[in-house]
Amino acid sequence: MPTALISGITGQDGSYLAELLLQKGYRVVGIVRRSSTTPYERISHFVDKVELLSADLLDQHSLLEAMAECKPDEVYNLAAQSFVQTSWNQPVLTGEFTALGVTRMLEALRRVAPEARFYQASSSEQYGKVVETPQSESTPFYPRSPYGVAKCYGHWITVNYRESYGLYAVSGILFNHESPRRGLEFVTRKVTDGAARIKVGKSRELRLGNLDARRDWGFAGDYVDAMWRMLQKDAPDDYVIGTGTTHSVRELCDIAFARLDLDYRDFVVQDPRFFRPAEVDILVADPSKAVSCLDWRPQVSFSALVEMMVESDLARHSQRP
Ligand code: NDP
Ligand code: GDR
Repeated sequence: MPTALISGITGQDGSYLAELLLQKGYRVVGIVRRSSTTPYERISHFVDKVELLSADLLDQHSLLEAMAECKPDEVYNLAAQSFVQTSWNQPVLTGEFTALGVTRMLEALRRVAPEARFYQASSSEQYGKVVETPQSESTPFYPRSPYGVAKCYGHWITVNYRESYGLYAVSGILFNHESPRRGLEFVTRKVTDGAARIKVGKSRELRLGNLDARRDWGFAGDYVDAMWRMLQKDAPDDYVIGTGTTHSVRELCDIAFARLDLDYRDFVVQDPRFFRPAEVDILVADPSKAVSCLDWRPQVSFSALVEMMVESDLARHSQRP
């Protein structure tokens, strides 16, 4: 039975990846950081089937200990400060988690488990002010936020450790992926949760930023499958994962509210607080390398994804007073 170590197991992707690996028969070990509350909301339905180790991306020693204790065959580094907006307010902390945290994980792996395969969660935010469209593995990076800059560091340190030490280390450059488990501050979930709240009478309006922003949005469940596929290849390589199509925040609102027989124009208010100091250009993936080399394709359409999220949020709000 292979062993997988997942940092960020309590996050959106970590929870879907853990489920996938359990189905495949892996022993799954997750890194969790100390908190005064128990942040297991996304993994509570299978927490008895995984092992949890206490460690933090800021603490080298704890990562070495975790790696030594679980003896992984595969390591998925999904932990990060992942909210772009927050990276302008906390740029140094974002760099510590999202950039230097990758080096700490790689150092632990190199010293304790050098035969293990390593996955780094890179991001389409690295393309930022895009140099070409669509973006592929060869498109140069031009990040537009402290988060994007930190992810570029994480990407290149992964390439560097692969080339310097011969590690099996890959970066998946993933475009936006969403689900009913998405954090409430990200725009898709903010919209589906906000629409459901309005439907059941808990809110009267939804305040958003730039409605014309566009993203290449897919379903998180499909994307964690791509992560696993990357680590099964004979040789390590980097891959772009996305759908190749974009939609605007306005379209997202339209589909989500319409699913509840509402017109978003009656409820959505643009609020300057949610505009960003710098926006990225049109990020759209060219996933052709993943299609040909990993036999990977997205399975869930944008409208099906939004409807899945709306239904989940409506059920949640309908249950709770
Ligand atoms: P989430 O924000 O949902 O999850 C982040 C995870 O990281 C949580 O488990 C969090 O733990 C953990 N974490 C944060 N800081 C630390 C730390 N110092 N030590 C240990 N754990 C920590 O992110 P997603 O699941 O959406 O994304 C997974 C990864 O993929 C991230 O690296 C993200 O940047 C990247 N990515 C995501 C994309 C997306 O569209 N979702 C696209 C491209 C890249 P806790 O529960 O305690 O907060
Ligand atoms: P993003 O996701 O920054 O692409 O990062 P987010 O959902 O936060 O924003 C997407 C776009 O929507 C616009 N927008 C708003 N965004 C938020 N959060 N709140 C609003 O009210 C709002 N109104 C409009 C934004 O301006 C933006 O253009 C996500 C994260 O998961 C990263 O970790 C990951 O690396 C990238 O996707 C790929």
